[in-house]
Amino acid sequence: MARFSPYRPPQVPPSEVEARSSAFYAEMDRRRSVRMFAPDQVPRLAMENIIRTASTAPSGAHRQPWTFVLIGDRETKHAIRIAAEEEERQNYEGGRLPPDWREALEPLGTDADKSYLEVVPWIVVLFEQRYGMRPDGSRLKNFYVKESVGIAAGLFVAAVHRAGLATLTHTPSPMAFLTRLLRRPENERPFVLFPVGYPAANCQVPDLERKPLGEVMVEPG
Ligand code: IYR
Repeated sequence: MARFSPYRPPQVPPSEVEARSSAFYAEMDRRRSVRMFAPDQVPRLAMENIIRTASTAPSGAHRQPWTFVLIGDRETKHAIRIAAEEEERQNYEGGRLPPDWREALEPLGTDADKSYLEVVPWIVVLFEQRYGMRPDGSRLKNFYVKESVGIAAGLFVAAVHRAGLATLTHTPSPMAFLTRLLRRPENERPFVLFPVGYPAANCQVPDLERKPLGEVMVEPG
């Protein structure tokens, strides 16, 4: 049985809607993916709030098919770095990256060095739940899992930025080692890994431009 409750958010007048959307865009447009982090501590409560925010994402049939693994201990971060670099060495130095991929990454200047994974105070690994688990151990079908988890990842990135921190949507490839290392159950698959912290004082980011609105928005006709 569907149950409903009233939803009465404050009515924002159109002029203020414009102003708010401009201000939020300006703030989000300042966000950059970062690979150079400071070792400074970030309160655990901030991480919990960021994960709470990400978990407000809409999801297929409201199954909320995600698990955020919060990692702050030195040993686990070290183990993740070692395993990620091992995979990435095969990509970058062992010829596993196909030429078109290698070419696409050239402007980003990425390589197999993932030392930032040990510099950051926190790593969050987002897992998708391919199916749910009922308390009796039986499987519960999830819907639109990739879409749902992708939206949660987007809210995570926005929440990190809003808090004044930086992150990177890191996908060490392949990511199966994270399931083993973090002892996640069979129904979960790693989706993306987020190192989170303050950007380094000498942080540099690639000179990239975002597509203008005219390239990303079209109207029919
Ligand atoms: N997983 C590799 C390669 C990589 C792939 C993409 I697509 C990027 O935008 C950046 C890197 C790595 O993490 O280096």
